[in-house]
Amino acid sequence: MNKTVFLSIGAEFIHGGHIAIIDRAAELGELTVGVLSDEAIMSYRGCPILTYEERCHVISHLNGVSHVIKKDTLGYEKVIRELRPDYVVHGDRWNRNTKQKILELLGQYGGELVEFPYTEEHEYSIFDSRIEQMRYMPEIRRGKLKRALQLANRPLRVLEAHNGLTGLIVEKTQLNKCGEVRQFDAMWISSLCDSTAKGKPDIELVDMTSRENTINEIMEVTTKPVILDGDTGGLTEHFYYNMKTLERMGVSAIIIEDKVGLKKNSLFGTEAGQHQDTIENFCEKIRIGKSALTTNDFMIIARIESLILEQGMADALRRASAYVEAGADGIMIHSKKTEPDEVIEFCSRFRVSHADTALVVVPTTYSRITEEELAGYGVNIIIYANHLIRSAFPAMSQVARLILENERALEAGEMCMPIKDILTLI
Ligand code: SPV
Ligand code: MG
Repeated sequence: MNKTVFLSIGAEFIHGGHIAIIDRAAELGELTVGVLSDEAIMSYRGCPILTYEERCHVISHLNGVSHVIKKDTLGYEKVIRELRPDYVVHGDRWNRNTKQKILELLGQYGGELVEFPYTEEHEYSIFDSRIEQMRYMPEIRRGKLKRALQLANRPLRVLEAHNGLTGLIVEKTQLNKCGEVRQFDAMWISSLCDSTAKGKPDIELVDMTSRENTINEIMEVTTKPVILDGDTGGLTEHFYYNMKTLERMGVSAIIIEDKVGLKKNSLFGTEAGQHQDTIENFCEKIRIGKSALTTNDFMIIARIESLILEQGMADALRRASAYVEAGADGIMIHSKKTEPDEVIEFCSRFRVSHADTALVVVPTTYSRITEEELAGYGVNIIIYANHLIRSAFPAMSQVARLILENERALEAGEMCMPIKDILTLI
């Protein structure tokens, strides 16, 4: 009887190296290719450029491929148990645990693992690096937030970045935890952090041109989606043009807050004498912003300040419905309470009438709440809004003090990364 062979393909674009491995796998018997689902790719590499359907279509037309199935997890357990192939074919670059697991599963019925060396040909590595470069392009990056919202089965995790270096931290920080690759899904370009990094107060003093410079600096070295903290959005007449610029740059979303006049940071609350915009004006701003857009990728998210300004839950909910009606692609509810109760109440009540609208929260003051709990209340995006700058500042101040205290740098050295590491960091 014909032998059966299984090969999993995570690559989004197929080159000669993949064809070689498919050819050799097909020589062993009837070949089934497991194509990773969008969700599975999302779980370790972020949003795929091509959809599952597009990738599946290409692979199913390759010579030697008898069947294509969807592989919706990174692991092999489900697929080996279901197919019981005579051979599992894999390249010779491994995650050790995966190899062990496959051998164990195959051992249960006498299946065999066949390893093929990865092709190191120069032209394929150029191809791969070109694909990598595509991830930096505005048209590829822009729609990634919307797609991630569709694909993720948990709230998206977003961390602030205020320059290229912090952008790289958000891009690269990863943790293998409970069998998953845990990482941030997007970056938040906070007005507080962008202003603070420039030594300025968070009062919309850092103008749009300067904000765009920060965005560019970050985008040049990262590929994850960018959410811009757009403060009040400024004058509606300016907002229209700024939407066009941000969309063209490849930003994925802007969040604008329903305040007018001199904006101060929300965490000051009512102390700062801030004023909320009328529902009518803010809806008009949303409508005009949406009318400026030419793609379906870019999201305008409305941020409600009713709880911050102590206007009550009913006002917050009324505004949320009006903003969605005006075209907002999502709602951010903000709170400065140390307990999450009012945010939970808002989310639960909002979800009754708006099942699908993206819901965003910023748990800075009520930080005890977990991502899992927020997921249970229907939250889709969790923004850690200021944590990189807040952690960097005390460390830098302490080093400065140590140098003054000791009139030399020796004592500060312990708090600093080794010179060799900073030289090779980038
Ligand atoms: C920011 O990060 O600038 C924000 C969130 O707007 S907050 O500081 O909590 O208002
Ligand atoms: Mg802000």
